[in-house]
Amino acid sequence: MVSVKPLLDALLGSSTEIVQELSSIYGAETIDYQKQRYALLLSKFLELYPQSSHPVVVRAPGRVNLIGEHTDYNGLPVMPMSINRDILVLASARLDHQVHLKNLDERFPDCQYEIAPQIPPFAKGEWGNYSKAGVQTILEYLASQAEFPQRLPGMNLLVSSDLPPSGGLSSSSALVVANALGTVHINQIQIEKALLADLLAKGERYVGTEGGGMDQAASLLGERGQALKIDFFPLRVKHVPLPTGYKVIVVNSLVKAEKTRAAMEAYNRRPRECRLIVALLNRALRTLKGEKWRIDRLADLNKLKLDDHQLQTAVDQALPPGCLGLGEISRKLETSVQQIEAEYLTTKEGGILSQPPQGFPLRQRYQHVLSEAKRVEEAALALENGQISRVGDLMFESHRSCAKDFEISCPELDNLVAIAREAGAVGARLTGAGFGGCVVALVQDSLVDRFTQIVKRRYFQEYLKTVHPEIASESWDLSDIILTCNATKGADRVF
Ligand code: NG1
Repeated sequence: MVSVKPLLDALLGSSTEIVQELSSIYGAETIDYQKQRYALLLSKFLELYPQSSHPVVVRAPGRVNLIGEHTDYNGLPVMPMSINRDILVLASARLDHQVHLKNLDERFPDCQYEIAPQIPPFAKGEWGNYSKAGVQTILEYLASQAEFPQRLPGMNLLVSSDLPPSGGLSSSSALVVANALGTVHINQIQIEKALLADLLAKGERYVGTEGGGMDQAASLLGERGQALKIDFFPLRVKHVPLPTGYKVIVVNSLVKAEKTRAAMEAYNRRPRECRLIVALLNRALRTLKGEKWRIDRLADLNKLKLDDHQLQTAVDQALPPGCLGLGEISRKLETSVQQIEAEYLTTKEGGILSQPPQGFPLRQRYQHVLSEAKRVEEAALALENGQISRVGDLMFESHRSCAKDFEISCPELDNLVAIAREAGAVGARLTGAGFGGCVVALVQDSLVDRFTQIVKRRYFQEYLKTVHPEIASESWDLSDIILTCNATKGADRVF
């Protein structure tokens, strides 16, 4: 391990080793930009923590999900790719047990916390909780491994990111992964990436979201030029080739999907609704087939090997078309409304998710999850067979299902998808949790310029200007708003 200064000098002097390392991660085209980013991180670290030595630099990429939304926490597949925008963390050990956390981006204020067996969270919404989530996960892992000391040394950490925050590109999971990896490498802990992905999927719940494992797996297990078809319970990853002659383009709607705040409740409702669906299906299965027929999550329906008629009967009995009120759900589950609220609708903070005025639209939620899982399987096959227009059709269908059945879209995202289609995208859909954030589009190489021009004019200059004049601008810098994404290697130590 080297110190910060010689590493910075080697970077500024373009040492062959360093250039090769960065090119193998990002490709040769962006090497100057990457050298600049890393140099800024190192020089700022030197300035902020002049006494530090033995630094570790880790990176964790964001991801874009090509297809498979809100399927992961149901145990059903997703197909994301890790992208060429990432979070860098420079870490060095301290002599005490304090973590000093700073960010090159001034929107994220400095924070400090102590490494203890149970690290108490900062207030809800504080960015430092993502660091704590990563560190806490590693502490819990170590506690389960008898040979490790439980109290780790503190760390000086400096974060740099070129991932737009709250943009549906999983900057939050990348931050958790990078903090965990920093802790792992500073302390020379041996842990397989797939295991780490699994632990961090649960570990990120520390911040209060109830997601599945897609983001952490995509960030850690990505490969250059490949999408990942990910299955869960247990985690399995299959690499799927991205089509040559096409670009994956991400367009930020500029509607902020801040999962730490308002959108958190909207997001967390969906896993709760899915758990209610599972409970209702278990009741119906028990009546139809007997005590032993039960599922833990929607993915388990496949394991029961029901024929179409049996499945349809169970679904019709459990989830009649339309919405279900709490009264009806309580009758079906033969339990009280209070019990349902306690078991299924109580948030981490102790609040109770209210019943929507028309009841819970559980049948349509079920419809989305199951049909989306089929689309993922089909899209993976279509990619392998080079049937790109089929992949595109599945993306449009996915968006429709996310919008109509799962209700995670918004007028801006719907509009952007429609404009993307007219601008020549072979497929387009919202990506990530929804309620704002980004649209992902698959666009033929030769149409990229035209696509960008049309989206810029129709969405940003015309539509947004009318609907959100407060955020519209005459002179857009679109470099962080319309991104052409390449699939990169997964998260790892760089230096
Ligand atoms: P993003 O877009 O990163 O908020 C969330 C969940 C995923 C998945 C998607 C929807 C977290 C950390 N991530 O992603 O697990 O459920 O929504 O497909 O909660």
